[in-house]
Amino acid sequence: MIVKNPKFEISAVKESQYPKNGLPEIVLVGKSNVGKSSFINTMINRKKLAHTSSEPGKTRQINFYNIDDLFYFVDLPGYGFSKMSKQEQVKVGNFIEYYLSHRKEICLIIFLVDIRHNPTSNDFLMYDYIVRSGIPFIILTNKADKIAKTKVVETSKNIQKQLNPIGDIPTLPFSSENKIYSDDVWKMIEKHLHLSI
Ligand SMILES: Nc1nc2c(ncn2[C@@H]2O[C@H](COP(=O)(O)OP(=O)(O)OP(=O)(O)O)[C@@H](O)[C@H]2O)c(=O)[nH]1
Ligand SMILES: [Mg+2]
Repeated sequence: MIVKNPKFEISAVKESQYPKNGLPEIVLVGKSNVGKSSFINTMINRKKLAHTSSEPGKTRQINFYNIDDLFYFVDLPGYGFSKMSKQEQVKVGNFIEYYLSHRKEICLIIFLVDIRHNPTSNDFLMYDYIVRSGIPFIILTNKADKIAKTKVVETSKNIQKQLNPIGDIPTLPFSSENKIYSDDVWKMIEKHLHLSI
C-alpha cells in the first residue's frame, strides 16, 4: 500500500477522546523502546510523524494516526519502563487495558518484540493478555537490522517457538531501518482490513 496522506489525529487517555468515525484500528503493542512509534513512521514513509526516542518512555498517551481515511495506526505507550513513577505506570496501564478491552474498532494488534533478546516476562504476560482478548494479532521480531541477515529467519522462528509453540500466530521479522521487511507486513495489514490496494 502506498500511503498518501497520513495525519496525526488525537492523543487520548479516555474513551470520550477516541475518534468517533468508526474506522478500523491497527494497534502497536510492546515493551518500551522496542520500536512501536518508529514502526509507524517507517510504514507511512514519514521520518517524524510519530515521536520516537532512544530513551524509553517516549509515548505516554494513546496516539491515533489517520491513514488516508482508511484506518488508524494506534500507538500505545510501552510497558516495562521502570523510570516512570509507580503511580503513572498504574495510570497508563489502566487506560491501555481499558482501550484494549473495550475498543470494538480494533481489527489487528501488532505485537513487537526485540529480535536480539528472548522475550521478557512482561512480553509473555502481554502475549497471554492478547490471546485472551480474542483480537487477531501478529508478532513482529523488530530491529532485525541489528543481527546478521543470515540469522534473521531462524532467530524469528526461535522467538515464535517461545511465545507461540503451536505456531499459529504469524511471526515476521521487521526493521524500521530496512524497508525490505515492510511489504510482508503490509500484506498482513491489508488482509485484516479486507483491502486490496
Ligand atoms: N536499529 C534499529 N533501531 C530501531 C528500530 N526501531 C526503533 N529503533 C530505535 O529504538 C529507539 C526506540 O524507538 P521508538 O520507536 O521510540 O520505541 P517505542 O516502542 O515507541 O518506545 P516507547 O514510546 O517508549 O514505548 C529509537 O532510538 C529508534 O530509533 C529498528 O528497527 N532498528
Ligand atoms: Mg513510542
